[in-house]
Parts: sequence; C-alpha cells; structure tokens
Amino acid sequence: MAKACNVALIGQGFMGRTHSNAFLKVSKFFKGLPLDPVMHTSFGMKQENPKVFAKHWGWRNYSDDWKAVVRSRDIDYVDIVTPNFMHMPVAMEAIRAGKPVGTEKPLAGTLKDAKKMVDAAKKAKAKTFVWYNYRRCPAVSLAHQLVKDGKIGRIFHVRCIYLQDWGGPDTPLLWRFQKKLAGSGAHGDLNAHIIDMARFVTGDEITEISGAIAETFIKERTIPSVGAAGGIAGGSKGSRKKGKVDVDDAVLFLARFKKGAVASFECSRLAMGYQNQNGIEVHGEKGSLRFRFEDMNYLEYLDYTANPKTRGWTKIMCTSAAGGHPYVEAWWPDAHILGYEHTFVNQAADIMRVLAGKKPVVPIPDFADAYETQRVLEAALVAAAKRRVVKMSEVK
Ligand code: SOE
Repeated sequence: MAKACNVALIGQGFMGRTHSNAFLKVSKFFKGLPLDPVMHTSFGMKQENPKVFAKHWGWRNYSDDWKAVVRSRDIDYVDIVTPNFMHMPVAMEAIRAGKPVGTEKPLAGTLKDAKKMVDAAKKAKAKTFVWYNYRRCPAVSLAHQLVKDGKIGRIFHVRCIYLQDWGGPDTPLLWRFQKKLAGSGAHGDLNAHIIDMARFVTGDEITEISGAIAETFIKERTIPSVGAAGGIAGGSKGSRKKGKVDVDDAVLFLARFKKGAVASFECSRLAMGYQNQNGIEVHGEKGSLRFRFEDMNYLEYLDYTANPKTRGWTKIMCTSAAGGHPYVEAWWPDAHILGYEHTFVNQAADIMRVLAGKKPVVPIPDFADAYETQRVLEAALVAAAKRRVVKMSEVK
C-alpha cells in the first residue's frame, strides 16, 4: 500500500483544472506508484469561490489563505498553478516551510524571480519540479530517447514552433497580457515550452541568441469585468474600458546550440488558424524527427542511414506498450490515443516517483533545469530590444 502524499494546490483556473484532474486520475492508471497523492487542500482567492472549486474536483479542504496552506504540517507537497507573478512568493514560502514544491511553467515571470527560487531551492536542497508537460507526450519522450540512443547522430538543425490564435482583438486584457502579472506575453507562455522541448529532445544547451524580434500587434484590450484572472480557457467578456498591453504577442528568434546545431524558435498568439500547435523538428546526420502537438500521438522519424531506394518518413503511432513507448502501459491498447490531459497525469506519476526517491520515466525539470530555459527567454528579449547577438554568458 503506497504511502499517502498530501498535496496542496495553490491556484485554480485552467491549470488548476489540469492539475486537479492529474492528481484525481494518477493512482487509478499508474499501478504501483511509491506514493499515493491525496487531494488534501486547494487554495483560491475569495472571489474565485474556493469552496466550489474544491467540491467540484474533490479537494478535501479549501482555503483562501495560501500561506497557511503552504505552512500546514499536514501538507507534503505544494503545487503552484497561479499566474506567473505568484510563482516566486509561494515557492519561497514552501521552501522555507521545508516542503517539496512544483510550479507550472514558466519557472517565474522574470529572471530575477527565477533566480531567487533557484538559489533558495539549492540552499535548502529542496526537491522541486516545473510542469513542462509537453515532455510527457509519449511522442516527445520517445524523441528524447531516440536522440539519446544516437539514432539521429550529430544534430545540424532544430526548428520549433508554438502557434496559437486566441489572442485576437476581442480577447480581453487577461493577466497574460500584463507584464506585472505575467512577466512577458506569448514568449514566456509559449516559447518557454519549445525552448524546454528543444533542450530536452536534443540534450544540448543554447549558447547564443543570433537575432530576435518581439512584437505587440494589439496595443490595448478591454479590461475584464471580473478582475485580471482568466486564461485562454476562461476570462469573461471585457467591460468597455481599455487597458494598455505591455507584453509581446509574438517573439521569433534564432539560436546556436553548444554542440553546433543552429535553431529557430517562433511563437505567436496571433497565428490565425493554429489553435494550439507546438512542434519540433530535429535534423541530424543519421536521421530526422518531427513532432506536431495537434497530432500528438505521432512521431515522424526519418532514418537517413536507410537505403535511398526505400528511405522515407515513418509515422510512428506512439501508443505501443510492446514498442516500449513511454507511459503507454498505464493507459490504453495500441492506437486508443492519448490527449493533452494525459501529459499532466504522466507528470503527476513522475513527481510521485521522484518524491519517493525513484527515477522518472524521462527527466523532469527541477528549478535549476527550468532556470536554463528562463535564461534563454531573457536573452531572446534582450536580443530583440538591442537588435544584436546575445551570448548566454551575458545572462546569468
Ligand atoms: C495558453 O497559451 C496556454 O494555456 C499555455 O499557458 C499552456 O502552457 C499551454 O499548454 C496551452 O496554452
């Protein structure tokens, strides 16, 4: 019988739903986990009706005082799903209380906040996690394993996109469009995912940003009538009053990796027609990989060592337990496909493993790992603002 792990969820909203679902389902599907997450307490602001959220999702207790929840001796693990500006204060409180803590991506809204979190975690030797959930699409985990197994060889070229189109002029001034709450716009929200994905799949680190563009196309938006909360899945119809947007709608940049590969990263909330399309392509001496999230069960693979007579892209359906595809043994038979929510359940399983001193199926970023992604985010914004190359050594 696995030992209970009393979880506290700090925040509600869109990520409150994905994480609640993950903790609700993980022990049903992942047999033999070393810890069994108990949905102990959820925190929401008074105006977010924490009692209703807790009851709906099955959290045993609820509170509107996040500090009391984090400090409670009943809590074994703190999970942060607040808007970015609260990641640092809540994580610092959890570390002070001697609690393992995980936060939604990005690590923080700013590099300064992220640095405080990393330093505190290191000093306290705290177990930390960041929910870069797309690593746990089985296809992305498989890509990581194939590169690690040398199937692609020396990597020449990496191409990453994260394109959405919910950021049109009718979208109100949600917290994601406000620098003081989010830190940046599409960049910290979307490029964060593909920078992490590129680092995870290639196993390499970026050494310089060779050029970047940041753009805010829609300069003001209607102020939501119910506060700054709300996300792409929520947020009310705005009032008539308008507020200034002080973050990006799109950021594109070029980069170099330590082992020599060149790379392009593109994100936008105004890529009309792309609803939630992230993806990576990796082109190497021995082959190539291609992933697109809107077709998330497939990984395309080209074996360049094959006979040119029959060489071509293979479309791997990454749901085969017999094929040893990551995480699939917990789910369904071949080709009964998985979705967005399964990546969070897969992450919850790995967090329980790591908290118990076991290995995750594929690496989970801790605060120090996610800090490297945060440095690239910062370097790209500096490169865009200064219109020059920025070496990663300039961004500590
Ligand atoms: C909004 O862009 C968002 O909710 C991101 O914040 C998530 O990380 C992504 O998974 C879906 O889109």
